Amino acid sequence: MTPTLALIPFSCGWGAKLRGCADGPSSLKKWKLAEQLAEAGLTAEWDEFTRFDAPEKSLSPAQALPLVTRYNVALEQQVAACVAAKKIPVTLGGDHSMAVGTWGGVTRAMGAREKLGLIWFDAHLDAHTPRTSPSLAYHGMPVAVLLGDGAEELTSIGGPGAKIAPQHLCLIGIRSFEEAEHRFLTDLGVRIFYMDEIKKRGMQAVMQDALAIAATGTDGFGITVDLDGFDPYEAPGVGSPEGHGFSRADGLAAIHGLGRHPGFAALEIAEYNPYRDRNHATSALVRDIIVNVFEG
Ligand SMILES: [Mn+2]
Repeated sequence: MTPTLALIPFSCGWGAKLRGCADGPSSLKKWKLAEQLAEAGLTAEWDEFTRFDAPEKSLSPAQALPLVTRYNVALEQQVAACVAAKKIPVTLGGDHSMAVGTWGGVTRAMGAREKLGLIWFDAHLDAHTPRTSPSLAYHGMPVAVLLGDGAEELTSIGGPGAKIAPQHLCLIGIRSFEEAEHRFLTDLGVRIFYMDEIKKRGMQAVMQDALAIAATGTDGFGITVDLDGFDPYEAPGVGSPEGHGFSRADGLAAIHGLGRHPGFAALEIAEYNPYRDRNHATSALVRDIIVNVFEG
């Protein structure tokens, strides 16, 4: 039986300096993502689009926090409702602050706080706190928030405290970060698979280790894909491109079939910026990620 996928939009870019990814989900809908997934044999339905108006076109980080919070509270509720309805959430962003809502909602609905594994594909560590972030951009902080450290407005979404335990979290594709966020994660013992290790050992070997971390001794696991983990040559439509990423082929092979794993809980795809895409290369990648995760 094929599961029903709920495509849940996160139309928010307030966690990033470049806000174009706020229009990522609506652009994917217009591009007929759901119809294309149906052609690939998957059942996918769009969930409700939530939009909150900003008071001004440009906001300081302090002004952005209430909006980032509202969007994530709404996302958390939509995700939890889908899990309760036995649909598989596929959250589509939107800036990567959305991880707060996605995994807050999944862990709450599953009753799996600190018992959910998470595999995080990204060029960056996203593990700043307001104490260490040079930019104060909230899309640079969701890993720390999920580990229980950050603005209280965000750490409380989905219930108080940490949602993910450090020993069941790993990050893959990392090649750009600041020292303070790196120390934050290594002090907690979070496993980081840098691009160097992927090049040396191959993506397949790395994925075996990642699954042992996320899917063993947990109530389930999820995947979050920041599209900037891929090389920008193949995924140009992102907010913060970073050279020397993993290839499209490697990334798709890594996640292939994981949706059929009995512990699979949810998929998140973040940072799609339609204004930077070229010939739909990146929207096609979003589709192919979903197809690869869920096809039999
Ligand atoms: Mn990210």
